[in-house]
This record gives sequence, structure tokens and C-alpha cells, in this order.
Amino acid sequence: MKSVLAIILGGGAGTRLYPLTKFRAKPAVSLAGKYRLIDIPVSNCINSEIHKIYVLTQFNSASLNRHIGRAYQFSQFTEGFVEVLAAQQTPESPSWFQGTADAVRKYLWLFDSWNVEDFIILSGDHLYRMDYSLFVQRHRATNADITLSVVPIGYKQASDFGLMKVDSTGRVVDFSEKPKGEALEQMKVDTTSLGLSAEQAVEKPFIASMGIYVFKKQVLIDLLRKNLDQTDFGKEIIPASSRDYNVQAYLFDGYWEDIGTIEAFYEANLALTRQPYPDFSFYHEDAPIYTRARYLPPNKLQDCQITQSSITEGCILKNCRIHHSVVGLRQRINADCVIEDSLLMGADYYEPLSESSQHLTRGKIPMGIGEGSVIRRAIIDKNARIGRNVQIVNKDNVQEAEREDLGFYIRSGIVVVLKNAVIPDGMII
Ligand code: ADQ
Ligand code: ADP
Repeated sequence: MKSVLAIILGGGAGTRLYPLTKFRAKPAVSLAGKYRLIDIPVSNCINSEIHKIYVLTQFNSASLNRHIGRAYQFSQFTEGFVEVLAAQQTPESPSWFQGTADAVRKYLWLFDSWNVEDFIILSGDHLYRMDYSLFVQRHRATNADITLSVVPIGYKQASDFGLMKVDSTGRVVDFSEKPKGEALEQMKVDTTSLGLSAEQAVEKPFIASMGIYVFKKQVLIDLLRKNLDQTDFGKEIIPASSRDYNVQAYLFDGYWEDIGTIEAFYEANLALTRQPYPDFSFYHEDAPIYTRARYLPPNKLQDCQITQSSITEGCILKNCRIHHSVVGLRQRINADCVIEDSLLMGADYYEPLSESSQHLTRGKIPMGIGEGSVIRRAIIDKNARIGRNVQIVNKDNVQEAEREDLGFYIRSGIVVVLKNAVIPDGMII
């Protein structure tokens, strides 16, 4: 794996996860209350012994740099590193990254300078655990130019993915990015050839690209240098190369979820509380998910009723009821609150108790969730100040709303309270 260089696509304009990406680059968005999205592909790389890792991101956020700088330090005796490369203006390219392939192209001079055999291109917003060394081995064993990792999928999701047809040797012979209508029907295949049972094959008649690829170094360089008008892997580079190159499919048979939208992100976070076995487990000693160690104190719980939830570290919870929720670092929840089906991201720092009480006496709102508040089916971003007797319940069952002035958005019916937002006492959302 020493001759593999990893390139993680850390996010484009960041509209799909907005407002979580208002103040930070997508890879820095918090996951499961204590990790960040970037920890998933970086940990997978480290666990697969790939130690040369670049993260491409559209904008350079302080929180991403800080997180990566503190979380991933390799021994001085290895050449391991995790480095953020942000889109930047240069005299030759005055623009932002135009798409996934364009992002890689803009730093091709740097990737080219590494004496490696293969590049592995990964996505920054997927939840899965994968041993990439098996993926690379398959790529080398089939002498592929490009290998795509694939999963079988059903009708409902098919139009959101790049779909392909493969021949009996596993070679990709046709690729269509997010086809609809008749074009979708055209991509239907018999997935029993991938080892699915007849029943499963009826349920999942499509082969989808996971959007992660292994490229022979020189093949990627040639493709990007020759086709300067092609800016996207899924839309242009991959469909065009399946005609002229040996493009292979590598079947991945574990849990994998694209969590690049608010709804998928919310569902994946709450799915971590599923009993007894969540789809994705953080309890894997052989292949842990790494993050920044913070040395926080244990949680303090006073008379709380907590069911089917995950409470991270350093939280202070008082006489409250929490059901089917994830509670992030340093979260404070005051008495008589009810939290259900929600993701609370916690806080970046503790507000000293003396300051919190001063706020209360001066009519200001302390950090955390104020007494008597009810939160249901919501995401509360970091450092939010939720007043007393607030109800965040999507009372009118609104699907989409943009109320940045009031501190929240509603996306797919999920209320998202912005980072640092202040929600006054008694407000009902
Ligand atoms: P999408 O996920 O829809 O489809 P895209 O939006 O291009 O493709 O994003 C791919 C990854 O690259 C994401 O992690 C995204 O955040 C990141 N990204 C996007 N633009 C970027 C930019 N300008 N700079 C840096 N990073 C950027 C892709 C494939 C499909 C496949 C699905 C699987 O195109 O074929 O089925 O992934 O999820
Ligand atoms: P995220 O990306 O999730 O928003 P950041 O890494 O940006 O998180 O959050 C950490 C921030 O919190 C840093 O800007 C840090 O300086 C700030 N911070 C830490 N302690 C305090 C404090 N006591 N008062 C105010 N800000 C603090």
C-alpha cells in the first residue's frame, strides 16, 4: 500500500448539507456527536495502511485544518501525512474547482510528483468501513486501468447514482451517470452474476458506482491532461473511459451510505442508536475510526431518563428525557427538557457556570438547551443557545424553509438550528 496515494474529494459548493456547511468545509461537519465526516475515509485509509492522504476542499476552513492538524500526526520515521488542499486562485486558473475531476486536475502537478503506482480517489461524505487494500489488490490482479467500487441497488435510489453494466469477467462495458426514465430501464442487469440470490436480484437490479475509484497513476494523468473540457468523474471521465480502457468493477458487500444530504446525514446519525446492532459500528477494535482526542470529563447525568440514545463525552444533563437521539460533546441540557429523534452536536467549549447564570439574570440565553424545552426530529448545530420552554417540533409540518434570520432551516421536514444560533425563550418552531 506504500505505492498508493489517496485523494479525498472533500466537497464542492456545499449546498446539499447547508446550513451545516455555513461556517465550515464539508469534511469538518460533525458526525455521531464526536467525529467529523473526514474521519471516516481517513481512518479507512490508515486501517488499510495507506498513509499518504490529500483532502481536496472547496474552501479552507479553520476548523478542518485544526482538526486534521491535531488528529493525524504520523511518526517522523514514516512518510505518512494528511494534508488539506483548498481550491485557490492562481494566475493560470482563476476559478474554484469546477467539479470532482477538475479538483484533482488543479493539483495534478503535486500528485504527479509522487512516485506511486496507483491513486485511490475517495469521497468525503460516505459512511462505511472498507479495507482499501483488497480494492487495490483486485485492481492490480485484473491489470485494470481504473477500478470502481460498486454495490447492487434497487429502483428507488438508482437514479441518484452512476450505474453500469459489467461482463462476465467483471469488466465495465457501459456506464451511465444518474439515468432517468427509459435510460434507467436500459441499465437494468441480472445481479445474480454478482452473487446475489434470485430474490435479492429482483430487489436490486442495478449496479451502482460508489463514486470511489482506483486509477493507475499514468492513466489518471493522461485522462485529465488530455480532456481538459471534462470536469467531473461520474458525468464525463468514467463513462468515456469505459470504452477505451480496462475498467473493472469491485463488489463491496458491507454497509455503505452516501450521507451528503441533510436527510441522509440525519438518518445515518440516528441509525447509530439502533439496537442491538447498528448498521455502522464504531465498536470495531481491528479497524477503529480515529478522531481528535480531547480528554473531556465523563458525562454527568442527574435523574435523566435516556433510551435508545448515544451520549458522547463531557455532557451535563439534568432531569431530562432523551429518546432515540445522539448528544454531542459538551452538550448541556437543563431540567424538564424532552429530546426525541434528534441530533444535538454539542459545543466547542464550556461556558463557565458563573457566566451562564449571569446570562440568565440579564435576560440573555446561556449555551445549551434551556429548561422545559422540547426538541423533536431536529439537528441542533454546535454552540446553539436554546432558551427556556422552546419547542422545536416542526409544528406546521413544513418540508422546506429558510429562516436564517431566525436561526434555523427546515430541510426534508428536519429542523436544523444553525451553529451559534440563539433561539429565544418560548419560541415555537
Ligand atoms: P455524486 O456524489 O452526486 O455522485 P459529486 O456531487 O460529484 O457526485 O460528489 C462526489 C464527491 O466529491 C462528494 O464527496 C463531493 O462532496 C465531492 N466533491 C464534489 N465536487 C467537488 C469539488 N469541486 N471539489 C472537491 N470535492 C468535490 C458520485 C458519482 C456517482 C456515484 C456516486 C456515489 O458521480 O457515479 O454513483 O458518487 O455516491
Ligand atoms: P466546528 O467546525 O464544529 O464549528 P471548530 O473546530 O471551529 O468547530 O470549533 C472550535 C472553536 O471553538 C475554535 O474556534 C475555538 O477557538 C473555539 N473555542 C474554544 N474554546 C473557546 C472558549 N472558551 N470561548 C470561545 N471560543 C472557544
